[in-house]
Formats: sequence, structure tokens, C-alpha cells
Amino acid sequence: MMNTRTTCPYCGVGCGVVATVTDDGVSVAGDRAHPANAGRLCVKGAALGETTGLAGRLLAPQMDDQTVSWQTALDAAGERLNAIIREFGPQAVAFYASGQLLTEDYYAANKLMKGFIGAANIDTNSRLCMSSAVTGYKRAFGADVVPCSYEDIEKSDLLVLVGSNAAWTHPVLYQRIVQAKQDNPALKVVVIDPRVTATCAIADLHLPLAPGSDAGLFVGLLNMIATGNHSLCDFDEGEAALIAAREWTPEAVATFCALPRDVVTTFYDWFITAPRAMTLFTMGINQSASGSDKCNAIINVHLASGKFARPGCGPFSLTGQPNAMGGREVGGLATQLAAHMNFEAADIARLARFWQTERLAQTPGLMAVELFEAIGRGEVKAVWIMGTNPAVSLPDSHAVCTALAACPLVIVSEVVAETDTSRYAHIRFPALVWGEKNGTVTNSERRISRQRAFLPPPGEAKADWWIIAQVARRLGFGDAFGWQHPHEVFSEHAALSGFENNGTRAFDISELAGLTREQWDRLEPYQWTVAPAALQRGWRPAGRLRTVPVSPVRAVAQPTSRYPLLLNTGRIRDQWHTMTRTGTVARLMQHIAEPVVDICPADADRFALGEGDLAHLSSPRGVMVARVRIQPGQRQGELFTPMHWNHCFARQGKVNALVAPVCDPYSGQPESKQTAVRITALQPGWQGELYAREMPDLPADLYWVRKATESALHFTLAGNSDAVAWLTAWCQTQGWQMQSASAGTVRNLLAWHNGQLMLGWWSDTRLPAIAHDIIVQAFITAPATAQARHNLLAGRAAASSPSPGRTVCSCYSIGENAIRAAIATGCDSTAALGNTLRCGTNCGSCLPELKALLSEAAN
Ligand SMILES: Nc1nc2c(c(=O)[nH]1)N[C@H]1C(S)=C(S)[C@@H](COP(=O)(O)OP(=O)(O)OC[C@H]3O[C@@H](n4cnc5c(=O)[nH]c(N)nc54)[C@H](O)[C@@H]3O)O[C@H]1N2
Ligand SMILES: Nc1nc2c(c(=O)[nH]1)N[C@H]1C(S)=C(S)[C@@H](COP(=O)(O)OP(=O)(O)OC[C@H]3O[C@@H](n4cnc5c(=O)[nH]c(N)nc54)[C@H](O)[C@@H]3O)O[C@H]1N2
Ligand code: SF4
Ligand SMILES: [Mo]
Repeated sequence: MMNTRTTCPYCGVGCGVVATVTDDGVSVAGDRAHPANAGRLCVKGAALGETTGLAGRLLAPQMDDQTVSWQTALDAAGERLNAIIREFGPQAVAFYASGQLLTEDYYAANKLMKGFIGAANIDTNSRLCMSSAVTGYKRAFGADVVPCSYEDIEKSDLLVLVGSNAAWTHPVLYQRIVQAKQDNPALKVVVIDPRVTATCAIADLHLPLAPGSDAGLFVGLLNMIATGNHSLCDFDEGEAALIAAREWTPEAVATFCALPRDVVTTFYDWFITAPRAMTLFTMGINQSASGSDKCNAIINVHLASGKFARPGCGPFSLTGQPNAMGGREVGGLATQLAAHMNFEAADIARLARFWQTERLAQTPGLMAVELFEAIGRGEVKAVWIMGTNPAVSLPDSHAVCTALAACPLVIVSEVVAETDTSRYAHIRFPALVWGEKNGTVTNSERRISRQRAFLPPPGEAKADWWIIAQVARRLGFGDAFGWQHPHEVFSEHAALSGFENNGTRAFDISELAGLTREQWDRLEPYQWTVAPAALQRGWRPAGRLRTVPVSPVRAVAQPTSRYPLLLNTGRIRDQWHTMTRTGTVARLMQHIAEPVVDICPADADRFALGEGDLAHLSSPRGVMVARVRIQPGQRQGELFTPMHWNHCFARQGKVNALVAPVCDPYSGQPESKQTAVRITALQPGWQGELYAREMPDLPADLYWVRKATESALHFTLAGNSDAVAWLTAWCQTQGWQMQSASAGTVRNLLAWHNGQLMLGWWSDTRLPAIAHDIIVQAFITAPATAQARHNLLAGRAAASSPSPGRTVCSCYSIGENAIRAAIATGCDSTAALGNTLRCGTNCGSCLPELKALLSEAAN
């Protein structure tokens, strides 16, 4: 048994993980010695061991869907890229990378594209994530510097979470806030989010503002701060920022944000009187057509109030991906050069000297949305996608897919065999994934940690940096890409950060450039420093910080009579992005297993939708189908739907089919949080649950969602054609014996072969509530008694073992029914529930839901 200390590959909290390989597989625990988590893990981190299986992996290079050797695939990539560059120039080639690549991979990709192919057409999914925050910081400080650390949380008096559902998206950091509040009851938490989220469970004040109106709130706060005689004269454009804010009285803000005036002024009072305050912001701010200005509106109030460059203070952009920050350090965005350098003459010359290249890109490249538009117009003729799934995650996904389908050369570096994007690939490179790959990542607080390999490379999979270096060699740049080990890439990157720096660039980790391979292997989590004095000066040539004048505007998307609702999109607790890894883990499918659409009770009435109905959503761009959840915490006129589902997991579950490609003019970040849509009830003739060892081909017109279980394939279906007829026909061709039951509108079916359960089907006019656990178990051990088989056919649990209901605590698989029963027998607090059932005692992600069940029972 070997323990390896590594780092979680999911969110930007960047938790340390201890992985242990045993005969039964991989088990993980939180690393107590890691400063980001001190031993804690959330449910996704805790389930990492369950993602290391090889089912569904891409394990060999492929060309035109045929397995080929590395030599063939790499040669072809080199030849085809070369041919396009020769004929159409370097601007006809692009890379689209990811904040989930390791820093070493990212550095290599950026170096090849900008330094040697000679165009800056490398952009990344971080464009969809925190490019507005980058723009905000750069405009204010002159450098992309995140001025806060996690340890500021305990030192603060007020934490403002804006556009962040940290309870689900940065769970370990959220638990740290929960703990800080327990230890210091004077610490106040404000949550600013149009909907009531799990994060609100600890809020002293929740501002359910109108979507997209945050700039008004913060500009109004700036106005209040200024009225209180605080001076802005130390900052460039302080005067202009104040003039822009002058009309934003609390009354004006209350109207703009659709909030009661006293809620607005309470927030302002708290912020102004708190000796120390932090604003933690994420996608509710960044993913906006005016996201950069919103970031600066937030930064402005910290500068103006002096709640900046001090412990417990500052504007803190939480990064989403495990290495979004590493991407910023290597300059992975099309609008920057490596190591915090920009497209300015001195930087261009310096970087060309360091890389010893004459081909360095001279101007910024295409940003993500523009890039795919350029592919669509045929201007970009080759795209290499690494570590991201743009067919799902970019807005206007129909246009993205059309562009990819017509692109002459699509190369995809992936870890799984089938994704919505890899379907369009001419060449597929199999990459190493977490547990196999080796390198560094940087978390939200600028802390560099090692991801260490503890599993052997499976099949022919290779590290991303290696693949890039091999292609570089075939493009004729072998000398600059001669690395033999990721440690060498890291050393070069670290050396570049210090190259002719002398304090002019904030990012300088050159003290790590001299690490030996052994030292790099053992590297402890390392936070690069930002001295308060440097922060107060900033990195602009004039040597001053800047407040950016902001004129709040509404979201571009506005409801119309045809599309009367605003659709908000985001994350759920137990899934990661496009589900390629978390979507196959049964335990992570138990919390929410289907695309859902949240709607408030009044709108549900207005559009004749009931809880659990299927609904059809549409915008001018496309359609989606989701299951209705009536949520009092939704504002009227607004819907919420998860971003995760896609064509690999559902027929019409992809929300970006609806979202328009409207972007912020400065950051290029799309407005993923607001889309005008229409909703109608779908009324299929039947709905059913299908479990099987092998799946029949589904008729094309069905609604389907694929789910993960421990034992069988599981699909939830809905449709009108006679399901029992085609299922029966298919089972007959398999030679299986069938057993069926029908009563009223219920149609159930079991198929057996050699005493084993092969298939089960339970259907009704509405989705039948069946005992999922019993069914999953029946595929492992066939029920022994006639009574048990009878119960199974009815989809029922035996009376002696009632169904636990919807899973609330994924760590210990504790269901809602068990929790309700425990509450009924006297558990009156989350602690009591934890003692009785263990729920909520591991990662704590379900504590907000436990609280909700407790208060529901109390009312
Ligand atoms: N479970 C899970 N965790 C994740 C991820 C995941 O896929 N799954 N992904 C990671 C990544 S890459 C990222 S970027 C982060 C994202 O982390 P978050 O930003 O916390 O997550 P989201 O759910 O996208 O959006 C946050 C909130 O913004 C709110 N919002 C929408 N519009 C507005 C608005 O106009 N104003 C305000 N104030 N709020 C608004 C939404 O209602 C939502 O609750 O999560 C990271 N962590
Ligand atoms: N409507 C809407 N759209 C959104 C968002 C939203 O809130 N709403 N959020 C946006 C945000 S913030 C983000 S970050 C994006 C995320 O969107 P994506 O980046 O598209 O999502 P992922 O599923 O994380 O894609 C990562 C891909 O890389 C593969 N992969 C994993 N590890 C490796 C590796 O080591 N090497 C290689 N080569 N491949 C690997 C995975 O299998 C997967 O296919 O979505 C954005 N899109
Ligand atoms: S909070 Fe969860 S997902 Fe994020 S790094 Fe930690 S364990 Fe991983
Ligand atoms: Mo993200």
C-alpha cells in the first residue's frame, strides 16, 4: 500500500488529497497537511477513487475513428497542421485549451502556439469562467493579481458572497466560512444571488437582486462610501468613478436591483462600518456581458473604503477550475503573453529573447466565442482542443457543433472516448488523467501544489505536454521542445517568471527554477507572494491603482412577450461540468440525476407546470427538455437549470443550446447566466424507468436521460410510442424470458436469462416512484423468493425495508425518507441527525439541505 500526496482535480479550492492504491482500487482522504483544506474533502473529492476505473477511457490514438499508432497520429497532425499553415498562414490554426490542464501542459501549448506557430490563437475555457475577473484586476492594479488568501477569512468581519453558490461549488472553502462563523459569531455573511441557494444557509443577509443588476448595487455602495468623506484621490480616475456613481442613491439602486431600500442600506451600513470586509465573487458576476465592469465596481469599493491590501480585506475572485490560475500564470488566454507579460513591444521582445524565437505572435489572438465563430466562417481551418468540451460549454452550441463539423482539421486531446466534442475529431489523442499525470496546479489563492501520479499510464495514454512537444517537433521546432520530464517544463516556466523581471511583474516564482527533480517531486504547497506594499502601488507604469468608472447596465437578455422568462444556469452539488468523469459515478448521481428546471410556484401556475412534470424550454437558438422542480427560492420570472447535461447523458439536456453568444466587450466572456426563454409543459403518453445489462437502441423520438448505477445501465424515458411492444420485441431477439404486469396505466416488465435479471421496465403516465436500491441490488443478486420477484415487478421494496428516498447525503448515501423518519423520532438538529444517521458529518455539503428538512418539519 502506497500513499501519494496529490491535489484534487476539481474546483479551484485546490484541496490536498492523499491517494492510496489498494487491491480493491483507489481510496482517497483529505491531506491534513495541505493549507487549502487541512484534511477536509467535499463529496466530489471524496468520490475521486470511484473515477479511476478505465471504463469509457480513450486509450489509443485514433484517426477518422480508427485506432492508429502514436507515430501515425502525430505525423498526421504535424503534416496536416503544416499544410494549413503553409497555405493559409499561422492565423488559420488555433488551440482551445483548459484550466484543467496542468501548468506544464498549459505552458507547452502556449509556447507552441504563440512562440513558434506564431499566432496568438490559443484561448481557453477560462474565457467562459474568469476572464472578466482578469480584466478587472488588470485594469485596477495593472496586473492579474488576486489580492487575497483563504486565511483572510478568519481575519475578516464581513464576507460578501456575490454570484457564488460556494456551498456547492467551493464546498471546502464554504465549510471553512461556516467554521469561522461558529468560532466568531460577530463575523457576518451576506449572500447576493437572485435565487435562494444552499449558500444562503449561513447568510445574515440575502439580497435576491434582479439578475444582472449587481453593478448598480456596488456603484451605489461606492457613492455611499464617498458621501461618508472617504477620499478617492489616491487613485487614477477616482473622480470619474465618483461622478459615474453620483446618481446611484439607495432609492435608485433599490429600483434597479428590485430590492427593498432597507435591505440595500443595511448592506451598505454593514460594509462601511465593518473594519475589515471581503467580497468573494464568481460566475454570477463574471458571466455577464458587462462582467468586467462588475468586477471593477467590486474592486472600486474595496479601494475607496481602504478595505484592501490588509488582512481580512479585499476583492477575492474564486477560481472555478483546479488550474485556472496556472493558466493565467502561463498566459494561456489569447489576450496575454506568458508569465504576466502583455502584447507590448518590450514584453514581446523580452519573451522572444527568452524563447529564442523569431516567430513570436505580435498581436492578441481570437477569444473563445470569436474563435469558434471564425471556425464557422472557415477562417480558422484547424483547431486543437485539449481538456475541454466546447460543444457543451460554449454558448450557442448548435453553431459551435456546425462549425466543428465543417472544420477541415479538428484534433482533440481527451481522456474519455466519447464526448460531444470528440465526435467531431479527425484525430484523437489519448491523454493521461488525474492520478496518472504529473505536474503542478495553482489554486484560487495563488498556491501551487503538485498533482502526482500514483497509477501507471493505461493503454497508450500520454501526458498532454508530451503530446504537444511531439507535434512541435513535427512542425520543425524540436529544439525548443526537447523536454524529457515535466520538471524541466516547470523549471523553464519558473525561470521565465523571473526573467528581466526586477519587480515589474507580480508573478515571480523564479526561486523555484533551480529545483532538482527530486525537490520538485517533493514540492510542498507553495503560495506566491504579493507584498501589501506592492499591492498598494500596483503594477501600472504610472505606479498607481485605478478605480474604473462604471455605468451599470442591465443584462443584454431581457424577457419579451415571446420569451417571457429569464433562464439562469449554473452548477449542482455533485456533478462536474460536462459530466465526463462525475456522470459515471453512481454515488454522485443520487442527489440530482436529471436535467431539472427550477421555477417559482407562481410561474409554475402561470405556465401550468406541476412538480416532476417534463418541460420544454426554448429560445431563438434552440431547445431543451428538463424536469420541473417548484422552488419557492426562485424569483418570479426566472428559471434555473444546470449546465452539466449533454448529448452523452440526455437527448435534449444541453442548456447552452439556448444561450446566445453575447460577450463582454473587454473580457470576451459570454453572458451565460441570462437567456430569455419560453417554457411549456411536455405531455408524453408515458414515462418510465429502464434498467438493463445491455441497452436496446432507443427510438429516435424518445426523451431519454442516462444515469449511473452500481450494477445496471439506467435510463429514464418518456414518449408516446408503445414502449412495451418494442422492449418485448427486443427481449425476444435476445432470447430472454419475460414477465409483465399491467394495471390501469401501469406497464411493467422484467426479462430474465439463466436466472439473472437482464432488464426491468416500470412505466406509467407519470414517472413511477420505484425502489431504485432494490432494483440495483436485483441486478447483483437475483431475488430468491416468488414474493421478492413479485415486489420487484411492482417496483416496490418489501414492507420490511422501506426505500430510503432521494439521496441527500452522498458521502454516506442517506436518503430523504430516512432523514424525515429520524426527524419524526426526535432528531431536532443537524448534529442529532449526524449522530443517528452519520449524514452531514463528512464533507458537510448536505448540511444546508438537512437544515431545510428540519425547518420544514418544524413548520
Ligand atoms: N459541484 C461543482 N462545483 C464546481 C464546478 C462544477 O462543475 N460542479 N465547477 C467549478 C467551476 S469551473 C466554476 S467556474 C465554479 C463556479 O462557481 P459558482 O459561480 O459559485 O457557480 P454557478 O452555479 O455557476 O453560479 C453561482 C451563482 O450565480 C448566481 N447568479 C446568476 N445570475 C446572477 C446575477 O446576476 N447576480 C448574482 N449576484 N448572482 C447571479 C446563480 O444563481 C448561482 O447561484 O464552480 C467550480 N466548482
Ligand atoms: N450555460 C453555461 N455554460 C457554461 C458555464 C455556466 O455556468 N453556464 N460555465 C462555464 C465555465 S465557468 C466553465 S469552466 C466551462 C467548463 O466546461 P468544459 O471545460 O467544457 O467542461 P469539462 O467537462 O470540464 O471539460 C473537460 C474535458 O477535458 C477532459 N479531461 C479531463 N482531464 C483531462 C486531462 O488531463 N487532459 C485532457 N486532454 N483532457 C482532460 C474531460 O474528459 C472533459 O471532456 O463551462 C462554461 N460553460
Ligand atoms: S472543495 Fe471539493 S472539489 Fe474543490 S478541491 Fe476540495 S475536494 Fe476538490
Ligand atoms: Mo469555470
